[in-house]
Amino acid sequence: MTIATVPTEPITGQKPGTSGLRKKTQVFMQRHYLENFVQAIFDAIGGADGKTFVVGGDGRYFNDRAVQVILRMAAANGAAKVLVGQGGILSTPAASHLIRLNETDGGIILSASHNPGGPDEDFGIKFNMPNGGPAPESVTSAMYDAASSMTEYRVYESHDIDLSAIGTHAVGDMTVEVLDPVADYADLMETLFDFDAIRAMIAGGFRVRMDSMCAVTGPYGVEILENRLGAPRGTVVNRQPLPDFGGMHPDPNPVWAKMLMDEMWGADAPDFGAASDGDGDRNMIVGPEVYVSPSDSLAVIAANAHLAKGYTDGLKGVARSMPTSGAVDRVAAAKGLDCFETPTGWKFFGNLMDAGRVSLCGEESFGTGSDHVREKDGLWAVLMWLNILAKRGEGVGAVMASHFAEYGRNYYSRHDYEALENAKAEGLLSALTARFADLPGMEVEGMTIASADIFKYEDPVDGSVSDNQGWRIVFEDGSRIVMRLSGTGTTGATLRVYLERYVAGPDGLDEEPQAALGPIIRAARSLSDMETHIGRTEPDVIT
Ligand code: G16
Repeated sequence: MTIATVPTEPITGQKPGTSGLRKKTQVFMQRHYLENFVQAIFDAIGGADGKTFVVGGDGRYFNDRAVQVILRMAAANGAAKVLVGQGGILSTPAASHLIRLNETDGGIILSASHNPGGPDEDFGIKFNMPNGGPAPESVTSAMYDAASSMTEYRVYESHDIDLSAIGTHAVGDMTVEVLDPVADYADLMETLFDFDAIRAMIAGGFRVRMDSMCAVTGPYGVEILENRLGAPRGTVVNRQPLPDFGGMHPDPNPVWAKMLMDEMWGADAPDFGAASDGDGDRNMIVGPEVYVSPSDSLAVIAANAHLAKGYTDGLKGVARSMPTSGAVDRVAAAKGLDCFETPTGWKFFGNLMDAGRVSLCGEESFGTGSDHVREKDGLWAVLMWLNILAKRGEGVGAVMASHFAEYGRNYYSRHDYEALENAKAEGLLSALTARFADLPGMEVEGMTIASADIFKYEDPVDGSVSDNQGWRIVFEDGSRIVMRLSGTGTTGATLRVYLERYVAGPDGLDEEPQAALGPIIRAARSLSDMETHIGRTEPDVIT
Protein backbone atom coordinates (compact mmCIF):
# COMPACT_ATOMS: atom_id res chain seq x y z
CA MET A 1 0.00 0.00 0.00
CA THR A 2 1.30 3.41 -0.91
CA ILE A 3 0.19 6.98 -0.45
CA ALA A 4 -0.55 8.71 -3.73
CA THR A 5 -0.40 12.48 -4.04
CA VAL A 6 -2.85 13.21 -6.81
CA PRO A 7 -2.59 16.48 -8.76
CA THR A 8 -5.93 18.25 -9.08
CA GLU A 9 -7.46 21.64 -9.79
CA PRO A 10 -10.04 23.67 -7.89
CA ILE A 11 -13.61 22.80 -8.84
CA THR A 12 -16.07 25.66 -8.82
CA GLY A 13 -19.06 25.67 -6.48
CA GLN A 14 -17.60 23.79 -3.51
CA LYS A 15 -19.15 26.27 -1.11
CA PRO A 16 -20.93 24.75 1.90
CA GLY A 17 -24.49 26.00 2.44
CA THR A 18 -26.83 25.91 5.43
CA SER A 19 -25.61 22.43 6.29
CA GLY A 20 -22.48 21.32 4.44
CA LEU A 21 -21.96 20.80 0.72
CA ARG A 22 -25.03 19.46 -1.09
CA LYS A 23 -25.08 18.73 -4.81
CA LYS A 24 -26.52 16.29 -7.29
CA THR A 25 -25.03 12.82 -6.75
CA GLN A 26 -23.63 12.88 -10.28
CA VAL A 27 -21.70 16.02 -9.40
CA PHE A 28 -20.13 14.29 -6.39
CA MET A 29 -19.28 11.30 -8.58
CA GLN A 30 -17.25 13.43 -11.00
CA ARG A 31 -13.53 12.80 -11.00
CA HIS A 32 -11.78 14.47 -8.04
CA TYR A 33 -14.97 16.16 -6.77
CA LEU A 34 -15.35 14.31 -3.46
CA GLU A 35 -11.59 14.01 -2.99
CA ASN A 36 -11.02 17.75 -3.42
CA PHE A 37 -13.62 18.58 -0.81
CA VAL A 38 -12.43 15.97 1.69
CA GLN A 39 -8.89 17.30 1.35
CA ALA A 40 -10.30 20.81 1.86
CA ILE A 41 -11.95 19.64 5.09
CA PHE A 42 -8.67 18.25 6.41
CA ASP A 43 -6.75 21.36 5.33
CA ALA A 44 -9.33 23.69 6.89
CA ILE A 45 -9.09 22.03 10.31
CA GLY A 46 -5.31 22.17 10.43
CA GLY A 47 -4.68 18.69 9.00
CA ALA A 48 -5.66 15.20 10.09
CA ASP A 49 -2.33 14.12 11.53
CA GLY A 50 -2.74 11.98 14.65
CA LYS A 51 -6.47 12.75 14.85
CA THR A 52 -9.49 10.56 15.40
CA PHE A 53 -12.69 11.01 13.44
CA VAL A 54 -16.17 9.56 13.22
CA VAL A 55 -17.42 8.74 9.71
CA GLY A 56 -20.85 7.60 8.57
CA GLY A 57 -23.85 8.57 6.53
CA ASP A 58 -27.51 8.01 5.89
CA GLY A 59 -26.95 5.14 3.46
CA ARG A 60 -28.06 6.99 0.36
CA TYR A 61 -26.66 6.12 -3.06
CA PHE A 62 -22.85 6.69 -3.17
CA ASN A 63 -22.59 6.57 0.66
CA ASP A 64 -20.72 3.27 0.46
CA ARG A 65 -18.19 4.52 -2.10
CA ALA A 66 -17.68 7.87 -0.39
CA VAL A 67 -16.94 6.25 2.99
CA GLN A 68 -14.16 4.17 1.43
CA VAL A 69 -12.63 7.25 -0.18
CA ILE A 70 -12.74 9.15 3.11
CA LEU A 71 -11.08 6.28 4.99
CA ARG A 72 -8.26 6.12 2.44
CA MET A 73 -7.80 9.88 2.47
CA ALA A 74 -7.89 10.07 6.28
CA ALA A 75 -5.14 7.44 6.43
CA ALA A 76 -3.05 9.24 3.81
CA ASN A 77 -3.45 12.49 5.74
CA GLY A 78 -2.07 10.86 8.88
CA ALA A 79 -5.24 10.25 10.92
CA ALA A 80 -4.72 7.84 13.81
CA LYS A 81 -8.18 6.33 13.93
CA VAL A 82 -11.63 6.44 12.35
CA LEU A 83 -14.79 5.16 14.03
CA VAL A 84 -17.25 4.17 11.33
CA GLY A 85 -20.80 2.88 11.61
CA GLN A 86 -21.37 -0.68 10.41
CA GLY A 87 -22.17 -0.59 6.71
CA GLY A 88 -21.01 3.03 6.66
CA ILE A 89 -24.29 3.98 8.35
CA LEU A 90 -24.79 6.55 11.11
CA SER A 91 -27.70 8.88 11.70
CA THR A 92 -26.61 12.50 12.09
CA PRO A 93 -27.51 12.66 15.81
CA ALA A 94 -25.82 9.30 16.44
CA ALA A 95 -22.68 10.59 14.72
CA SER A 96 -22.80 13.72 16.87
CA HIS A 97 -23.11 11.55 19.98
CA LEU A 98 -20.19 9.31 18.97
CA ILE A 99 -17.97 12.36 18.38
CA ARG A 100 -18.72 13.55 21.93
CA LEU A 101 -18.71 10.15 23.63
CA ASN A 102 -15.31 9.23 22.22
CA GLU A 103 -13.90 12.76 22.44
CA THR A 104 -12.80 12.63 18.83
CA ASP A 105 -11.49 15.48 16.71
CA GLY A 106 -14.74 15.67 14.77
CA GLY A 107 -16.59 13.68 12.17
CA ILE A 108 -17.56 13.55 8.54
CA ILE A 109 -21.25 12.92 7.86
CA LEU A 110 -22.54 11.93 4.44
CA SER A 111 -26.08 13.04 3.80
CA ALA A 112 -28.24 15.43 1.87
CA SER A 113 -30.70 15.19 4.74
CA HIS A 114 -34.33 15.32 3.60
CA ASN A 115 -33.45 15.58 -0.11
CA PRO A 116 -34.17 12.46 -2.20
CA GLY A 117 -31.35 10.00 -2.88
CA GLY A 118 -30.20 8.05 -5.91
CA PRO A 119 -27.87 8.45 -8.88
CA ASP A 120 -29.97 11.32 -10.22
CA GLU A 121 -30.89 12.82 -6.86
CA ASP A 122 -28.85 14.45 -4.11
CA PHE A 123 -25.75 13.76 -2.05
CA GLY A 124 -23.97 15.77 0.62
CA ILE A 125 -21.06 15.92 3.01
CA LYS A 126 -20.44 17.95 6.12
CA PHE A 127 -17.90 18.18 8.89
CA ASN A 128 -18.85 18.25 12.56
CA MET A 129 -16.54 19.74 15.15
CA PRO A 130 -15.13 18.06 18.29
CA ASN A 131 -18.20 19.37 20.18
CA GLY A 132 -20.34 17.20 17.88
CA GLY A 133 -21.93 20.15 16.09
CA PRO A 134 -21.85 21.33 12.48
CA ALA A 135 -18.81 23.39 11.55
CA PRO A 136 -19.42 27.11 12.10
CA GLU A 137 -19.19 29.62 9.27
CA SER A 138 -15.54 30.45 10.02
CA VAL A 139 -14.61 26.80 9.38
CA THR A 140 -16.88 26.26 6.35
CA SER A 141 -15.37 29.42 4.83
CA ALA A 142 -11.91 27.99 5.40
CA MET A 143 -13.04 24.79 3.61
CA TYR A 144 -14.26 26.83 0.69
CA ASP A 145 -10.99 28.75 0.55
CA ALA A 146 -9.00 25.51 0.66
CA ALA A 147 -11.16 23.96 -2.06
CA SER A 148 -10.80 27.08 -4.18
CA SER A 149 -7.02 26.77 -4.27
CA MET A 150 -6.71 22.97 -4.26
CA THR A 151 -3.74 21.60 -6.22
CA GLU A 152 -3.37 18.06 -4.86
CA TYR A 153 -4.88 15.56 -2.48
CA ARG A 154 -3.51 12.54 -0.68
CA VAL A 155 -5.06 9.12 -0.78
CA TYR A 156 -3.96 5.64 0.22
CA GLU A 157 -3.95 3.15 -2.61
CA SER A 158 -5.57 0.18 -0.93
CA HIS A 159 -8.45 -2.26 -1.09
CA ASP A 160 -11.87 -1.45 0.32
CA ILE A 161 -12.30 -2.06 4.04
CA ASP A 162 -14.98 -4.59 4.97
CA LEU A 163 -17.56 -2.50 6.82
CA SER A 164 -20.25 -5.17 6.84
CA ALA A 165 -19.28 -6.54 10.27
CA ILE A 166 -18.26 -5.01 13.58
CA GLY A 167 -14.51 -5.22 13.98
CA THR A 168 -11.16 -3.49 13.66
CA HIS A 169 -9.06 -3.00 10.54
CA ALA A 170 -5.99 -1.07 9.46
CA VAL A 171 -5.37 1.25 6.53
CA GLY A 172 -1.64 1.86 6.68
CA ASP A 173 -0.99 3.11 10.20
CA MET A 174 -4.60 4.17 10.74
CA THR A 175 -7.05 2.04 12.72
CA VAL A 176 -10.60 1.66 11.45
CA GLU A 177 -13.10 0.60 14.10
CA VAL A 178 -16.45 -0.55 12.74
CA LEU A 179 -19.16 0.10 15.37
CA ASP A 180 -22.77 -0.81 15.94
CA PRO A 181 -24.43 2.42 14.72
CA VAL A 182 -27.42 2.13 17.07
CA ALA A 183 -26.29 0.84 20.51
CA ASP A 184 -24.59 3.91 22.02
CA TYR A 185 -27.33 6.22 20.78
CA ALA A 186 -30.09 4.00 22.17
CA ASP A 187 -28.27 3.88 25.53
CA LEU A 188 -28.12 7.67 25.57
CA MET A 189 -31.87 7.90 24.99
CA GLU A 190 -32.46 5.62 28.00
CA THR A 191 -30.61 8.11 30.21
CA LEU A 192 -32.84 11.00 29.07
CA PHE A 193 -36.33 9.54 29.01
CA ASP A 194 -38.50 7.52 31.31
CA PHE A 195 -38.59 4.29 29.34
CA ASP A 196 -40.61 2.53 32.06
CA ALA A 197 -43.46 5.04 31.77
CA ILE A 198 -43.45 4.88 27.97
CA ARG A 199 -43.29 1.08 28.07
CA ALA A 200 -46.27 0.97 30.43
CA MET A 201 -48.26 3.32 28.21
CA ILE A 202 -47.58 1.15 25.17
CA ALA A 203 -48.34 -2.03 27.10
CA GLY A 204 -51.66 -0.42 28.06
CA GLY A 205 -52.68 -0.27 24.41
CA PHE A 206 -51.29 3.10 23.27
CA ARG A 207 -50.50 2.65 19.59
CA VAL A 208 -47.49 4.26 17.93
CA ARG A 209 -46.66 4.58 14.24
CA MET A 210 -43.17 5.63 13.18
CA ASP A 211 -42.49 6.19 9.48
CA SER A 212 -38.76 5.98 8.82
CA MET A 213 -39.30 6.70 5.13
CA CYS A 214 -36.80 3.99 4.03
CA ALA A 215 -34.06 6.14 5.52
CA VAL A 216 -31.56 5.90 8.33
CA THR A 217 -33.83 5.85 11.41
CA GLY A 218 -35.30 2.42 10.58
CA PRO A 219 -32.79 0.42 12.65
CA TYR A 220 -32.81 3.04 15.42
CA GLY A 221 -36.61 3.06 15.60
CA VAL A 222 -36.80 -0.73 15.65
CA GLU A 223 -34.24 -1.03 18.45
CA ILE A 224 -35.70 1.73 20.61
CA LEU A 225 -39.44 1.57 19.99
CA GLU A 226 -39.91 -2.13 19.35
CA ASN A 227 -37.03 -3.88 21.14
CA ARG A 228 -36.56 -1.62 24.17
CA LEU A 229 -40.03 -0.08 24.60
CA GLY A 230 -42.07 -3.11 23.64
CA ALA A 231 -44.09 -1.63 20.77
CA PRO A 232 -45.39 -4.37 18.48
CA ARG A 233 -43.29 -5.44 15.53
CA GLY A 234 -44.38 -3.36 12.58
CA THR A 235 -44.70 -0.16 14.63
CA VAL A 236 -41.83 1.21 12.54
CA VAL A 237 -42.77 1.24 8.85
CA ASN A 238 -40.52 1.84 5.86
CA ARG A 239 -37.88 0.58 8.23
CA GLN A 240 -35.27 -0.69 5.78
CA PRO A 241 -32.79 2.05 4.79
CA LEU A 242 -32.44 1.98 0.99
CA PRO A 243 -29.99 3.83 -1.29
CA ASP A 244 -32.88 5.58 -3.05
CA PHE A 245 -35.17 5.64 0.01
CA GLY A 246 -37.46 3.34 -1.95
CA GLY A 247 -38.29 6.30 -4.16
CA MET A 248 -39.62 8.24 -1.17
CA HIS A 249 -38.76 11.86 -0.54
CA PRO A 250 -37.59 11.46 3.06
CA ASP A 251 -38.80 14.82 4.26
CA PRO A 252 -41.07 14.46 7.30
CA ASN A 253 -43.77 16.97 6.52
CA PRO A 254 -47.47 16.60 5.70
CA VAL A 255 -46.77 16.67 1.97
CA TRP A 256 -44.03 14.05 1.71
CA ALA A 257 -45.04 11.86 4.66
CA LYS A 258 -48.44 11.42 3.07
CA MET A 259 -48.70 7.74 3.92
CA LEU A 260 -48.46 8.58 7.62
CA MET A 261 -50.87 11.50 7.32
CA ASP A 262 -53.45 9.31 5.57
CA GLU A 263 -53.19 6.75 8.34
CA MET A 264 -53.48 9.38 11.08
CA TRP A 265 -56.57 10.85 9.42
CA GLY A 266 -58.08 7.43 8.68
CA ALA A 267 -60.41 5.18 10.62
CA ASP A 268 -58.80 3.47 13.60
CA ALA A 269 -55.75 5.78 13.52
CA PRO A 270 -52.89 5.08 15.93
CA ASP A 271 -52.66 7.30 19.03
CA PHE A 272 -49.37 8.81 17.95
CA GLY A 273 -47.56 9.17 14.66
CA ALA A 274 -44.09 10.39 13.77
CA ALA A 275 -41.80 10.52 10.77
CA SER A 276 -38.15 11.34 10.33
CA ASP A 277 -35.90 12.29 7.46
CA GLY A 278 -32.98 10.87 5.46
CA ASP A 279 -30.35 11.27 8.15
CA GLY A 280 -32.59 11.12 11.22
CA ASP A 281 -32.26 14.65 12.53
CA ARG A 282 -35.73 15.91 11.56
CA ASN A 283 -39.08 14.88 12.97
CA MET A 284 -42.78 15.40 12.44
CA ILE A 285 -45.28 14.75 15.24
CA VAL A 286 -48.94 13.93 14.61
CA GLY A 287 -51.89 12.66 16.61
CA PRO A 288 -55.19 11.32 15.30
CA GLU A 289 -56.34 14.17 13.04
CA VAL A 290 -53.89 16.53 14.77
CA TYR A 291 -50.82 17.93 13.06
CA VAL A 292 -48.30 19.52 15.41
CA SER A 293 -46.33 22.24 13.65
CA PRO A 294 -42.60 22.13 14.44
CA SER A 295 -42.78 25.56 16.08
CA ASP A 296 -45.63 24.39 18.33
CA SER A 297 -43.80 21.14 19.07
CA LEU A 298 -40.83 23.16 20.32
CA ALA A 299 -43.11 25.22 22.56
CA VAL A 300 -44.86 22.14 23.98
CA ILE A 301 -41.50 20.52 24.70
CA ALA A 302 -40.27 23.69 26.41
CA ALA A 303 -43.39 23.69 28.60
CA ASN A 304 -43.16 19.99 29.49
CA ALA A 305 -39.51 18.92 29.29
CA HIS A 306 -39.28 18.69 33.09
CA LEU A 307 -41.43 15.53 32.82
CA ALA A 308 -38.49 13.69 31.22
CA LYS A 309 -35.83 12.41 33.58
CA GLY A 310 -32.93 14.07 31.76
CA TYR A 311 -34.55 17.49 32.20
CA THR A 312 -36.15 17.41 35.65
CA ASP A 313 -34.02 20.36 36.78
CA GLY A 314 -35.59 22.52 34.09
CA LEU A 315 -34.08 24.05 30.98
CA LYS A 316 -31.08 26.39 30.96
CA GLY A 317 -32.67 28.49 28.23
CA VAL A 318 -34.19 28.01 24.79
CA ALA A 319 -33.30 29.07 21.27
CA ARG A 320 -35.11 29.09 17.96
CA SER A 321 -34.17 30.13 14.45
CA MET A 322 -35.52 33.54 13.50
CA PRO A 323 -38.16 32.26 11.04
CA THR A 324 -39.51 29.80 13.65
CA SER A 325 -42.70 31.07 15.30
CA GLY A 326 -42.61 32.85 18.61
CA ALA A 327 -44.67 30.14 20.35
CA VAL A 328 -41.66 29.04 22.40
CA ASP A 329 -40.95 32.65 23.40
CA ARG A 330 -44.25 32.71 25.29
CA VAL A 331 -43.33 29.59 27.24
CA ALA A 332 -39.88 30.99 27.96
CA ALA A 333 -41.37 34.25 29.21
CA ALA A 334 -43.80 32.40 31.48
CA LYS A 335 -41.02 30.25 32.90
CA GLY A 336 -38.43 33.03 33.16
CA LEU A 337 -36.08 31.37 30.66
CA ASP A 338 -33.69 33.14 28.31
CA CYS A 339 -34.85 32.82 24.70
CA PHE A 340 -32.44 33.36 21.80
CA GLU A 341 -33.25 34.03 18.15
CA THR A 342 -30.59 32.76 15.73
CA PRO A 343 -30.22 32.50 11.94
CA THR A 344 -31.45 29.37 10.16
CA GLY A 345 -28.97 26.52 10.58
CA TRP A 346 -28.33 24.25 13.54
CA LYS A 347 -24.71 25.38 13.60
CA PHE A 348 -25.82 28.66 15.20
CA PHE A 349 -27.06 26.86 18.33
CA GLY A 350 -23.70 25.25 19.10
CA ASN A 351 -22.05 28.16 20.90
CA LEU A 352 -25.15 28.77 23.04
CA MET A 353 -25.27 25.12 24.09
CA ASP A 354 -21.51 24.89 24.70
CA ALA A 355 -21.69 28.02 26.86
CA GLY A 356 -24.51 26.48 28.91
CA ARG A 357 -26.95 29.24 27.93
CA VAL A 358 -29.57 26.96 26.34
CA SER A 359 -30.52 23.32 26.58
CA LEU A 360 -33.42 23.20 24.08
CA CYS A 361 -33.37 24.42 20.49
CA GLY A 362 -35.71 24.15 17.55
CA GLU A 363 -36.50 25.24 14.05
CA GLU A 364 -39.59 25.47 11.89
CA SER A 365 -37.87 23.11 9.44
CA PHE A 366 -38.87 20.07 11.51
CA GLY A 367 -35.80 20.18 13.75
CA THR A 368 -35.82 19.93 17.53
CA GLY A 369 -33.10 18.89 19.93
CA SER A 370 -31.27 19.50 23.16
CA ASP A 371 -27.74 19.71 24.45
CA HIS A 372 -27.49 15.90 24.72
CA VAL A 373 -25.81 16.13 21.27
CA ARG A 374 -25.04 19.11 19.02
CA GLU A 375 -27.45 18.25 16.20
CA LYS A 376 -31.18 18.26 15.96
CA ASP A 377 -32.49 14.83 16.73
CA GLY A 378 -35.60 13.23 15.24
CA LEU A 379 -35.97 10.22 17.52
CA TRP A 380 -35.15 12.32 20.56
CA ALA A 381 -38.20 14.47 19.75
CA VAL A 382 -40.36 11.38 19.25
CA LEU A 383 -39.27 9.99 22.63
CA MET A 384 -39.73 13.37 24.32
CA TRP A 385 -43.30 13.48 23.06
CA LEU A 386 -43.99 9.90 24.14
CA ASN A 387 -42.51 10.72 27.56
CA ILE A 388 -44.73 13.80 27.87
CA LEU A 389 -47.86 11.90 26.82
CA ALA A 390 -47.06 9.03 29.19
CA LYS A 391 -46.50 11.36 32.14
CA ARG A 392 -49.52 13.55 31.42
CA GLY A 393 -51.76 10.61 30.57
CA GLU A 394 -53.18 12.60 27.67
CA GLY A 395 -53.26 12.32 23.89
CA VAL A 396 -51.68 14.69 21.38
CA GLY A 397 -54.93 16.60 20.76
CA ALA A 398 -55.55 17.25 24.46
CA VAL A 399 -51.98 18.43 25.02
CA MET A 400 -52.22 20.86 22.10
CA ALA A 401 -55.60 22.21 23.20
CA SER A 402 -54.44 22.90 26.73
CA HIS A 403 -51.20 24.44 25.46
CA PHE A 404 -53.07 26.89 23.21
CA ALA A 405 -55.53 27.68 26.01
CA GLU A 406 -52.66 28.56 28.31
CA TYR A 407 -50.30 30.40 25.95
CA GLY A 408 -52.44 31.42 22.97
CA ARG A 409 -51.72 30.19 19.47
CA ASN A 410 -49.12 31.30 16.95
CA TYR A 411 -50.72 30.32 13.65
CA TYR A 412 -47.84 29.48 11.38
CA SER A 413 -47.06 28.21 7.92
CA ARG A 414 -44.17 28.08 5.48
CA HIS A 415 -44.72 28.39 1.74
CA ASP A 416 -41.91 27.15 -0.52
CA TYR A 417 -41.47 28.24 -4.11
CA GLU A 418 -39.01 25.79 -5.59
CA ALA A 419 -36.66 25.57 -8.59
CA LEU A 420 -36.79 29.30 -9.33
CA GLU A 421 -34.22 30.98 -11.50
CA ASN A 422 -31.60 32.34 -9.10
CA ALA A 423 -31.65 35.81 -10.65
CA LYS A 424 -35.43 36.08 -10.36
CA ALA A 425 -35.50 35.00 -6.73
CA GLU A 426 -32.68 37.39 -5.87
CA GLY A 427 -34.45 40.11 -7.85
CA LEU A 428 -37.55 39.71 -5.70
CA LEU A 429 -35.56 40.15 -2.51
CA SER A 430 -33.55 43.11 -3.73
CA ALA A 431 -36.70 44.88 -4.91
CA LEU A 432 -38.26 44.19 -1.51
CA THR A 433 -35.18 45.59 0.23
CA ALA A 434 -35.52 48.76 -1.82
CA ARG A 435 -39.05 49.23 -0.45
CA PHE A 436 -38.17 48.60 3.19
CA ALA A 437 -37.66 52.23 4.19
CA ASP A 438 -41.19 53.11 3.02
CA LEU A 439 -43.01 50.18 4.60
CA PRO A 440 -43.36 51.16 8.28
CA GLY A 441 -46.76 52.78 8.76
CA MET A 442 -48.17 51.41 5.52
CA GLU A 443 -51.51 49.63 5.72
CA VAL A 444 -52.00 46.36 3.88
CA GLU A 445 -54.86 43.85 4.15
CA GLY A 446 -56.22 45.88 7.06
CA MET A 447 -52.96 45.60 9.03
CA THR A 448 -50.35 48.26 9.69
CA ILE A 449 -46.67 47.50 9.14
CA ALA A 450 -44.57 48.23 12.23
CA SER A 451 -41.09 47.44 10.90
CA ALA A 452 -39.19 45.96 7.97
CA ASP A 453 -35.56 44.86 8.15
CA ILE A 454 -33.02 42.20 7.24
CA PHE A 455 -32.06 39.98 10.15
CA LYS A 456 -28.47 40.29 11.30
CA TYR A 457 -27.16 38.05 14.08
CA GLU A 458 -24.41 38.77 16.49
CA ASP A 459 -23.44 35.61 18.34
CA PRO A 460 -23.68 36.47 22.04
CA VAL A 461 -20.89 34.01 22.86
CA ASP A 462 -18.13 34.77 20.35
CA GLY A 463 -19.36 38.03 18.85
CA SER A 464 -19.28 36.75 15.26
CA VAL A 465 -21.73 38.49 12.94
CA SER A 466 -23.92 36.89 10.26
CA ASP A 467 -25.65 39.25 7.83
CA ASN A 468 -28.58 38.83 5.46
CA GLN A 469 -30.29 36.11 7.46
CA GLY A 470 -33.87 36.81 6.40
CA TRP A 471 -36.14 39.61 5.22
CA ARG A 472 -38.71 40.49 7.93
CA ILE A 473 -41.90 42.49 7.82
CA VAL A 474 -43.60 42.79 11.20
CA PHE A 475 -47.13 44.16 11.69
CA GLU A 476 -48.38 46.13 14.64
CA ASP A 477 -50.24 43.14 16.06
CA GLY A 478 -47.03 41.09 16.00
CA SER A 479 -47.94 39.12 12.87
CA ARG A 480 -44.91 38.50 10.65
CA ILE A 481 -43.79 37.74 7.15
CA VAL A 482 -40.25 36.42 6.73
CA MET A 483 -38.61 35.59 3.43
CA ARG A 484 -35.27 34.00 2.65
CA LEU A 485 -33.63 31.76 0.12
CA SER A 486 -32.97 28.18 1.14
CA GLY A 487 -29.35 27.18 1.63
CA THR A 488 -29.93 23.45 1.18
CA GLY A 489 -31.46 23.05 -2.29
CA THR A 490 -29.55 21.72 -5.28
CA THR A 491 -31.70 22.97 -8.17
CA GLY A 492 -32.05 26.72 -8.76
CA ALA A 493 -33.33 28.80 -5.88
CA THR A 494 -36.03 28.00 -3.32
CA LEU A 495 -37.85 30.99 -1.90
CA ARG A 496 -39.16 30.31 1.60
CA VAL A 497 -41.99 32.51 2.84
CA TYR A 498 -42.73 32.16 6.56
CA LEU A 499 -46.07 33.43 7.83
CA GLU A 500 -47.18 33.94 11.41
CA ARG A 501 -50.12 35.40 13.32
CA TYR A 502 -50.74 35.29 17.06
CA VAL A 503 -54.17 34.81 18.61
CA ALA A 504 -54.32 35.12 22.39
CA GLY A 505 -57.64 33.25 22.79
CA PRO A 506 -59.87 32.09 24.32
CA ASP A 507 -61.71 32.51 20.99
CA GLY A 508 -60.21 31.81 17.61
CA LEU A 509 -57.83 29.03 18.68
CA ASP A 510 -59.35 26.43 16.38
CA GLU A 511 -59.03 27.86 12.90
CA GLU A 512 -57.48 26.14 9.93
CA PRO A 513 -53.98 27.70 9.73
CA GLN A 514 -54.09 28.70 6.04
CA ALA A 515 -57.43 30.43 6.64
CA ALA A 516 -56.19 32.10 9.83
CA LEU A 517 -53.16 33.36 7.91
CA GLY A 518 -55.13 34.52 4.86
CA PRO A 519 -54.42 38.26 5.18
CA ILE A 520 -50.72 37.65 5.89
CA ILE A 521 -50.41 35.34 2.88
CA ARG A 522 -52.02 37.94 0.61
CA ALA A 523 -49.85 40.69 2.06
CA ALA A 524 -46.69 38.65 1.43
CA ARG A 525 -47.61 38.16 -2.20
CA SER A 526 -48.50 41.78 -2.85
CA LEU A 527 -45.67 43.41 -0.87
CA SER A 528 -43.04 41.31 -2.66
CA ASP A 529 -44.71 41.75 -6.04
CA MET A 530 -44.34 38.02 -6.38
CA GLU A 531 -46.22 37.58 -9.62
CA THR A 532 -43.99 40.10 -11.42
CA HIS A 533 -40.71 38.70 -10.12
CA ILE A 534 -41.16 34.94 -10.20
CA GLY A 535 -44.27 34.63 -12.34
CA ARG A 536 -46.34 32.77 -9.77
CA THR A 537 -48.09 33.08 -6.45
CA GLU A 538 -48.90 29.47 -5.60
CA PRO A 539 -46.23 27.61 -3.61
CA ASP A 540 -44.98 24.08 -4.37
CA VAL A 541 -44.98 22.96 -0.77
CA ILE A 542 -46.95 24.24 2.20
CA THR A 543 -45.95 23.11 5.67
C1 G16 B 1 -30.65 22.11 7.50
C2 G16 B 1 -30.15 22.87 8.68
C3 G16 B 1 -31.31 23.47 9.43
C4 G16 B 1 -32.14 24.31 8.50
C5 G16 B 1 -32.59 23.49 7.32
C6 G16 B 1 -33.30 24.31 6.27
O1 G16 B 1 -31.38 21.01 7.94
O2 G16 B 1 -29.42 22.06 9.55
O3 G16 B 1 -30.80 24.22 10.47
O4 G16 B 1 -33.24 24.85 9.16
O5 G16 B 1 -31.48 22.92 6.69
O6 G16 B 1 -32.41 25.22 5.74
P1 G16 B 1 -32.77 26.06 4.46
O7 G16 B 1 -34.01 26.81 4.80
O8 G16 B 1 -31.57 26.94 4.24
O9 G16 B 1 -33.02 25.10 3.32
P2 G16 B 1 -31.12 19.57 7.34
O10 G16 B 1 -32.09 18.68 8.04
O11 G16 B 1 -31.41 19.73 5.86
O12 G16 B 1 -29.69 19.27 7.61
